[in-house]
Amino acid sequence: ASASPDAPIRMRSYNLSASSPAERATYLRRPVLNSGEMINKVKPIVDSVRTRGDEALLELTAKFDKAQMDSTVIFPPFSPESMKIDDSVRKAIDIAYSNVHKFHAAQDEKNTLIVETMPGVICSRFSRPIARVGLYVPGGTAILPSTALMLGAPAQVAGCKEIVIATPPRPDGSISPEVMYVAQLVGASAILKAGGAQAVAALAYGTKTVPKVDKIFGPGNQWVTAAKMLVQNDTDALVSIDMPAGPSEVLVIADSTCKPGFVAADLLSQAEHGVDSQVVLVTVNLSEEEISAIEKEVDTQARALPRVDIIRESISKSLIIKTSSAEEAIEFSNDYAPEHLILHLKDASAKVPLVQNAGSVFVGPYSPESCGDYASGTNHTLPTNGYARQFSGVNTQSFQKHITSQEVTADGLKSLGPVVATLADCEGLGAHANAVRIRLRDMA
Ligand code: HSO
Ligand code: ZN
Repeated sequence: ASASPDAPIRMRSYNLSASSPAERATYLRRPVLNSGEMINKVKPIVDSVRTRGDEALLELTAKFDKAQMDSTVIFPPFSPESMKIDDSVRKAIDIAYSNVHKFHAAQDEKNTLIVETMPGVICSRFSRPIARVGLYVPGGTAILPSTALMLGAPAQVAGCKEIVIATPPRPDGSISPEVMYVAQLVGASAILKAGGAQAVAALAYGTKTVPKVDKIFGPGNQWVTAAKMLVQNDTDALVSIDMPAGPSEVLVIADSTCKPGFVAADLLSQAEHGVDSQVVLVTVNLSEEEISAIEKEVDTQARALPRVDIIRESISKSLIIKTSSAEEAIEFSNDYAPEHLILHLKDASAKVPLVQNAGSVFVGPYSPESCGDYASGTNHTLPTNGYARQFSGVNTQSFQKHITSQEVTADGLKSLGPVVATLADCEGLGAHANAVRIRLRDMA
């Protein structure tokens, strides 16, 4: 990668059918995350917050965020001053909130599921909110009120009683007013003005002032991710996490119906997140001229962007994979399992049934990832690093758990009891068998 401003901002390209299986495997690979090493680095931080609580939290916040504070937690009502934002931004947040709330409210399974598996054997399942949740909103190179929204709205829909938003403070100890405004919208019960591994530790164990939570959500840097993994494994913390997180990614599939400018803009919108953002373009039967039209757009658009230096680095690590059919392209994408999949294809919606692995899909020329990142209604907290194979993005159920229940009638037990007793005998568990037989005898 060259940092020279004159060097073209371009991706490396490969022909899929001319690639060996080993080469194909390298296209699917993400940069290695050295999670073992990170765990060792965050452990002392997590331990100090666990053992020394607020004192350690204040010290670490002074050290890492350069903020000298007497207290890291604020509770509602939040002062109007702290939430003062532009009218146009407020209106935009309100519409985004309404859409995200609407889509996540529709995911709420209000109805108890009831199935009579045999006459008199009634099984049911119902959901309950996770009582206390911690939402991590990263600081860093961009402020992300949208992340507060994407985590807060479903928590609110699910009915979580305590919603603690953690985010690193600015050096003056304040939080961006946009994040404060969203916190108020989603009904946050506390704001933890801390970031990094120390914030995760405070949420996991609680301190004198920070409320302990039951589940921690949200993206973050390697420190945050490692701390989430660490506390999840500590049975003393008794806390779970949303999903393993890695650098953000997009895979764009484009055929000759695409507009090169749209494709380039979509690639760049992901590339600007960070130097480790993963950007893949999979072309379907594009000529060399068509591909260079996209490359030219990438270069020109990138140069006009405020975060061109970040983009230069992420684009230099990005790939163009040439394929000769939409099916071949989607098969590659399914193997890659991208966080975001954008389909710039003829009849794009007809291709969606072929998608097996992806965090969220953006269908057709007028569905940029930005819509899902901010305001269409879908969530932007999605599985990265290939975890879209087995993880879903954050959704309403992420903030709930399901309880099952059964009620067996006397008649039900007459038919089910002998089945249970036989299986209990088979496992040599006499007390189990007896719990059934004592009732059957009583009825006889
Ligand atoms: N694309 C990011 C989410 C985001 N984009 C926040 C803008 N703000 C990860 O899915
Ligand atoms: Zn984004």
